[in-house]
Amino acid sequence: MADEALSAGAVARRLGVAVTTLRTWHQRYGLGPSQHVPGHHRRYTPADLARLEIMRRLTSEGVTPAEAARWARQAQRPTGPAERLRPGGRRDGGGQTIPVGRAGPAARGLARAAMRLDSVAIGETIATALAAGGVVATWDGLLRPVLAGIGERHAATGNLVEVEHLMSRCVSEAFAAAARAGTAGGPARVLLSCADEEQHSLPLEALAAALTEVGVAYRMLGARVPVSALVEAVERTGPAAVVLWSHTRATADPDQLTALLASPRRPLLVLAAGPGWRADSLPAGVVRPVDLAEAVSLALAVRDSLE
Ligand code: B12
Repeated sequence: MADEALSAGAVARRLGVAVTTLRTWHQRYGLGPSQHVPGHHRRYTPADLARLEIMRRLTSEGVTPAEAARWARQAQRPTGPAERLRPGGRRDGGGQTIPVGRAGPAARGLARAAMRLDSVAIGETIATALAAGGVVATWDGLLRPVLAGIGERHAATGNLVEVEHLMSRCVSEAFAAAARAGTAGGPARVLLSCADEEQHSLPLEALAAALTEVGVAYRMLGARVPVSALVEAVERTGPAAVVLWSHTRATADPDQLTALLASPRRPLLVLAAGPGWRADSLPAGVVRPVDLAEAVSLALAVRDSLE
């Protein structure tokens, strides 16, 4: 933890706010650094930073600082929204838990709801987090840790297939609702697609919801798209950017990317997204974003370059 703790200057740079703003948020709203090393200035922990990211995001969207601070504090507290939404203290049962690493209490609450197969609590927890922190923070801080934990537990025991399926469905529904509620206008210049036989579509669904949030219109082809269908979609719709998701080596055939680059309506940007792709086997001209935030930035840059 100590080496991950940050100074006020480093936090201000990461968030793009002034150090004086951080000081104000600390003094007025209690969003200060919580790690104390004797003889040193207090330092910001990853949990402090996560709170401040919510604060920055909400205030930049016009939420009053006092209200934003209330959400930021709740998002991290053991009695925060996810925990409050947990019905009547029911336990997960079976003595099994989903490991969520250092993710916060909301992720632990979500993991418990998943173990109970409680789709209502799962849906409410995700919706609350989306409203408070937006898509990227919800995906990285809440959903990814729980999904990875389910994957880890399944790999170790062979169990939890029902939890994985229910959770996947709830996440899809929450992102679909977020994407429906958005108002991205203009022509869809970004095409989202999973590689051939690739069933892991949730990260792409997160990207779709995040693009809606920033007002970028897109088309989503979803899971398991044969390369001929992908190329056909590119030729018919002429997207400026194509994001092709591969989650495992088995679906990461670079010929799919080569086919995109050879299209008569070659997109400006071809993104090979997901852990399936091997950096050393990508055709020249293909970009590999490392996370959701980077994929959103690249899509925004393409949209802006067309305006
Ligand atoms: C949900 C899930 C499913 C669901 C998918 C539902 C859906 N609609 O997406 C279902 C049940 C269909 C499924 C099926 C299978 N699955 Co599965 N699944 C998962 C699980 C639990 C989460 C997937 C996910 O969304 N991950 C996203 C986050 C949680 O992953 P992450 O590692 O944090 O993300 C990294 C990057 O991807 C990147 N990133 C994250 N988000 C984003 C977003 C963008 C835009 C970008 C650019 C980057 C990015 O940042 C992270 C750091 O590198 C994973 C476990 C896991 N750890 O991923 C297994 C996992 C991926 N599945 C696995 C397997 C083996 C399968 C099956 C083959 C099982 C089977 N025998 O049938 C099938 C078939 C898959 C196929 N042909 O496509 C293995 C893959 C092992 C491997 N490396 O080859 C995993 C890792 C589980 C495990 N530990 O064994 N699965």
